[in-house]
Amino acid sequence: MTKETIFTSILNGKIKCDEVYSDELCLAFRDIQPQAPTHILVIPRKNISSLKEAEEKDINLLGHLLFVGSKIAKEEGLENWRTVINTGETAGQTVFHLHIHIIGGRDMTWPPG
Ligand code: DGP
Repeated sequence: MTKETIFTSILNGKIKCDEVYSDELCLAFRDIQPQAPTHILVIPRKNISSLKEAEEKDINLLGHLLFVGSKIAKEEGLENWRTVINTGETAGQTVFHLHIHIIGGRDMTWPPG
């Protein structure tokens, strides 16, 4: 069974967030620990623990999240940004509700740490 996380509480309004976008499939809000001047999370309303648990029936939803992330990045005035999906603990995932990081507003290096 998929566990509830802090993002479930944000989705159902029990915990406040700095919302930047909302529609029937997803919610986007500013990260509480920003790693750059712009750091936004896009999360599906559907509770999927990580990209690992996404199924073929979620393909349109996954595309929607990426498209919304791009739309938000442009609305934030970003010309360049990084889209990150940490998948699993050792990859840096700390909240087990699938989310896309939109990070921008500063120069970045590659590879990431
Ligand atoms: P990840 O490490 O990829 O699982 O990213 C989780 C992000 O979620 C991390 O950058 C911090 C952010 N975060 C955790 N709790 C909250 C919260 O309550 N509110 C907001 N806005 N962001 C949160």
